[in-house]
Amino acid sequence: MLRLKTLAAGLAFALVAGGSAQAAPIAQYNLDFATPGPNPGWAYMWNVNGPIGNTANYTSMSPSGTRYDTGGTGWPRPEPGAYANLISSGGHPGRGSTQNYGGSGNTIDRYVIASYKVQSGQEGFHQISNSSISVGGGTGIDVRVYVNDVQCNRIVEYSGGGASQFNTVLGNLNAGYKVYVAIGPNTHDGSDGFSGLDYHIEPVTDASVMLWDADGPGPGGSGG
Ligand SMILES: [Ca+2]
Repeated sequence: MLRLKTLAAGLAFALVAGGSAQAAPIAQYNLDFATPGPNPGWAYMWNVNGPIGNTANYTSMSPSGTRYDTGGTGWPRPEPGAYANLISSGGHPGRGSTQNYGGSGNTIDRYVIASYKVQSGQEGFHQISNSSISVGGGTGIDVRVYVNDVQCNRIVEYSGGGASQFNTVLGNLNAGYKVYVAIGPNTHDGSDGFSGLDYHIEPVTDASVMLWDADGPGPGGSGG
């Protein structure tokens, strides 16, 4: 019995030691954010051409002062972008699927999207960590994490609950893979200004969170 206890204590120590190891992030949303041009690897986008989850539908937003938005003149911007923007610590999604305003014909949620392309030398098994986001009210916001077109995580953040996190394992990323964090209006963009936005993309250093399937580690459902 004493031997078993000793082994268990040793195992617990090993897991704690593994969990405490820190590897430098390859990207940090807040620290890396820059205008009028993004830092290497980064793009700030929205799904102008169709639903979220298909990167062919995304296009870059335009710099305007300290933010990126959907461009054009006046404020809000032309439908269905409207108030969509990203700043270094927050932003606002575009119109929702219930908001066919101004004859725009809008029937889908318009997300603001922060994209990071894994650079040569940054390949590896990565995760989203240190994530946070808060929203003011309304129907809340829909936060999704994708690797390319593969969804890794999704939360719906409502008001009144404080900040939420969207940490997730991303899987084994090759150079050129893109990690997308997309924030949508969850059907309606009223009171959807969000704040406290940050996240890191960093190597997984704790073996206890490695996910393996028949053909090795990879994002959930990707076959990777
Ligand atoms: Ca909403």
